[in-house]
Amino acid sequence: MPEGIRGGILHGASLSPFVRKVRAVLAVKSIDYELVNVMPGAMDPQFLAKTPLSKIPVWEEDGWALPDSSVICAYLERRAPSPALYPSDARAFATSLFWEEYADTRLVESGTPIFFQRIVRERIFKERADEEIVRRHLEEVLPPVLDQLEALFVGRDRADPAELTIGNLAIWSPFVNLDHAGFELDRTNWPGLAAFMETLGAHPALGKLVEEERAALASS
Ligand SMILES: N[C@@H](CCC(=O)N[C@@H](CS)C(=O)NCC(=O)O)C(=O)O
Repeated sequence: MPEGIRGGILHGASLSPFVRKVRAVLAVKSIDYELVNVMPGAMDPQFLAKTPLSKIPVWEEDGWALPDSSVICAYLERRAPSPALYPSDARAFATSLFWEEYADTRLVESGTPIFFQRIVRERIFKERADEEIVRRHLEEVLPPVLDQLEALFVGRDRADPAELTIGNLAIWSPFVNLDHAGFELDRTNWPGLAAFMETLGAHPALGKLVEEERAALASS
């Protein structure tokens, strides 16, 4: 374990894109932790006291609680600086933070309804999925978002798809939810994005996280 940080507790559900982003940072930095399962709709008053916005994830060390995935990741970088996940160049740093924000908002919002219908409703609750919601998000909501992300890898900001930055990890995480929901990226339309997902998927620590989730879903 890196010097300067003892293990902590991560409260949250492993299928949350925000929880997975934090788990990715913990895995890449080889920080030990315990994952305590907390579902978004089932937070007791004791847990809610740790998260003023009533959301998962929450990181906890020695009774000190820190909510919000972006804040937790920034904290972990300070406590365990190696490997560095925030670029040192000021503009690259700011750009990476922007794409983390984009992933946490626009990408999560456009992909979550598909995941919710296919995994939460169909697989977990054994209810019928709302196919119109799935269709609309697959055909109308998600494609423009994928176009913007494709431009990130092949265009303006030229993010290195193999680089482990907070921006790249944040983008990777919601795509894992889409993958669980059976979504396949069309390589013809989004070749840069597809190559990015393959590259990060081949990272041993990230691949292990995804495999664990697949196994848990298969037994659900
Ligand atoms: N900005 C927050 C977002 C966290 C978030 O939205 N978590 C969802 C689960 S994926 C949640 O806890 N939702 C509960 C609610 O909104 O009531 C972060 O990065 O941690």
